[in-house]
Amino acid sequence: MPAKAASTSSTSGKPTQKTPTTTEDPNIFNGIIKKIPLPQWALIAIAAAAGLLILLCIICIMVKCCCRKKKKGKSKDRINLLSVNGATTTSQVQPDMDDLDARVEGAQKGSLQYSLEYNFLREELIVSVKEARDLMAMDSSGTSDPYAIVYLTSDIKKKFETKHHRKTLNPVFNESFTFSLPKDSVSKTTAVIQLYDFNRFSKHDAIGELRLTLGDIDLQHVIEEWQKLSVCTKIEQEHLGDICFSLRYVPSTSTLTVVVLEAKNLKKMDSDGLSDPYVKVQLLLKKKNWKKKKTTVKKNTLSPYFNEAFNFEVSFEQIKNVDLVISVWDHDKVTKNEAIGKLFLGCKATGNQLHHWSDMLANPRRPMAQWHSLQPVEDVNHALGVKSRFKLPKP
Ligand SMILES: [Ca+2]
Ligand SMILES: [Ca+2]
Repeated sequence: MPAKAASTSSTSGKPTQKTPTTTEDPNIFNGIIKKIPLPQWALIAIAAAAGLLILLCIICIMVKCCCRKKKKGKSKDRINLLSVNGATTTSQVQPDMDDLDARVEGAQKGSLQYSLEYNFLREELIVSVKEARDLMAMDSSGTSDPYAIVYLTSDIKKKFETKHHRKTLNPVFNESFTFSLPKDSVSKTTAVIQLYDFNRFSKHDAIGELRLTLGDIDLQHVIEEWQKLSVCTKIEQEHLGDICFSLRYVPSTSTLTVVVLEAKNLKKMDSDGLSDPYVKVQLLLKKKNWKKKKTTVKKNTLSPYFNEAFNFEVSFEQIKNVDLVISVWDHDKVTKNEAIGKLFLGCKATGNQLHHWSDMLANPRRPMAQWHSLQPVEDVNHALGVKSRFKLPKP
């Protein structure tokens, strides 16, 4: 009751104070409505509210647009990935797309199961071609007639071939091939397995290949695995020829003797299918041409016999920094002489060449003879680090 009395008393007691405000408000609003233009504060308030609304709308629209664009971009990437070859897109794809990319690329050529076994006692490498899966269809019938060719880059003339399999994309070969391969050649040899599609009336098509760099493989154990085929692109280096020479170093007289003995299977340089070979023997000291000598020219032969000796004065200190460069050239009367092949020996040489050089140093006073395969001139220049700064003088 006292609360009710208080409320009634407040309504009855305060009207005299409240009436002016309640009667003033409608007056003001009426004034606002009646008066045009509106008072400044109201105008500002309305403008601010309207501005805020517009800003909110713009932000909402922008956010929606951005989300749509991102989604569109992502879906575009996916389409590209599936439709384009992997190799060219690898750099463009997101990391999480790599697997998908690899799968697309692998699906194009197929996979091959092989095994590698190296017999250290007999110095033999056994390459087995096991089976292939999901090979690329090369014939209009949607199949292929696959067979494999196997060879080592150390001797590209010795190639083995499996049986041909008719109309299949999943051939089972189970064939093994044995290559003789000296231990010191293993690290620089690559085993190549190429798959081809046989065609009775047209050129055989390359399906894909595996290149197995033996230097990167631990041959202490038998390797057996599946690998995805890649495109057959590399062209094997042609055979340039072999050369035999002997080396002798006598520290007491500071004499290095190089006897150029003979060469065989030299590349044909002339139109008559022969060459006119001669040999240049050159010493480089700290990458600079130091001393050079050359043999006589042997006309019209691919297997010249020279037996010509050259003595160089090289101190024991110098022999550690010297590169011996042997190059075989074809002499031409009309056009300029051309290099057939080249090789170098010295402390920074590799494989067979390093072996021969260290044999010479380990056996002072004794002539050590050995056969070497000639290598492309550019490769040897590159290894010597002399490519553009220093060129072999033309004879
Ligand atoms: Ca075929
Ligand atoms: Ca010639």
